[in-house]
Amino acid sequence: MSINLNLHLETHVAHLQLCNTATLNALSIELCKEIDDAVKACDEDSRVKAVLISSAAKHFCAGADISEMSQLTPEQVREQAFAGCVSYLARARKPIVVAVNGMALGGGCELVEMCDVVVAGKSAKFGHPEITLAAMPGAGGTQRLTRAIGKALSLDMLLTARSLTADVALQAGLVSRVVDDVELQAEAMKIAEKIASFSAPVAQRIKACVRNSDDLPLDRGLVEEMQAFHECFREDDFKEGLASFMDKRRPSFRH
Ligand code: CO8
Repeated sequence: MSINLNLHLETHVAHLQLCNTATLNALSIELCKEIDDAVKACDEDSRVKAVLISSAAKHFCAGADISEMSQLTPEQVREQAFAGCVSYLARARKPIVVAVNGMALGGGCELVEMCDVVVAGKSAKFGHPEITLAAMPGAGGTQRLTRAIGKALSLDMLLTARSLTADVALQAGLVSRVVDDVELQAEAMKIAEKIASFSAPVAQRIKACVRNSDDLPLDRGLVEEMQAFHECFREDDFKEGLASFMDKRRPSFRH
């Protein structure tokens, strides 16, 4: 347990809750490392089939810790490859659902961009106000955001500090679902539990194929998808999935 985050295992879902209410989960170097370590631990724990990230503060995350950032020298940021949260979360193997309440700004929006299924409360907002500080994104905001919503809208956000409402972010492709604010945690947990109820190796393969589609030409991506599909034929869960359909019963996956 730390002042920054809680990690609970609820059946097969690991719930990672950002809980630094005093700083609105500002991404200090320490918090970035704690997020990385927690997500890595989830990847290594075979009980965990899906991860849920949420916030216990009034906002999801206010971005990089501005007071810490103001003390860093150019040499320190280069030596530490500062923008730490990018190092593992974006490469995690297991599916990650994120529940966004309030504001997700700067590095906080970049955290969201690294996750897989983005569930937003109706009043959530997404923005990249770095330019107002004469700063810029450093953990994927110019890259993942642009891949998600396209150049026109991402440059509008990045150059004018415009933030998007949950509904606009949904239409734009940054958000997967919008739910009532009061139902956010429960709905996001239901989604994570649903993912966790399916065969874990398949869920991870699907995630890997979709993630790779950003980097691969279509013909290469299609070959990788077909190879991943063929892998299913080696697995007991695949046999169980087909057999349960034929037997008209619920499948019992062993992951
Ligand atoms: N860093 C440090 N402290 C913060 C931050 C922050 N980013 N944001 C808020 N806080 C602190 C405030 O100073 C305040 O502290 P105190 O109570 O001691 O005065 C406390 O949190 C509460 O904040 P507010 O009173 O301002 O709360 P409001 O609800 O009125 O406003 C906002 C919430 C809108 C989120 C507002 O606090 C705000 O605009 N914050 C700054 C947002 C911002 O500019 N973020 C971008 C930072 S730059 C960045 O993210 C670059 C990413 C680079 C890569 C990522 C590397 C990790």
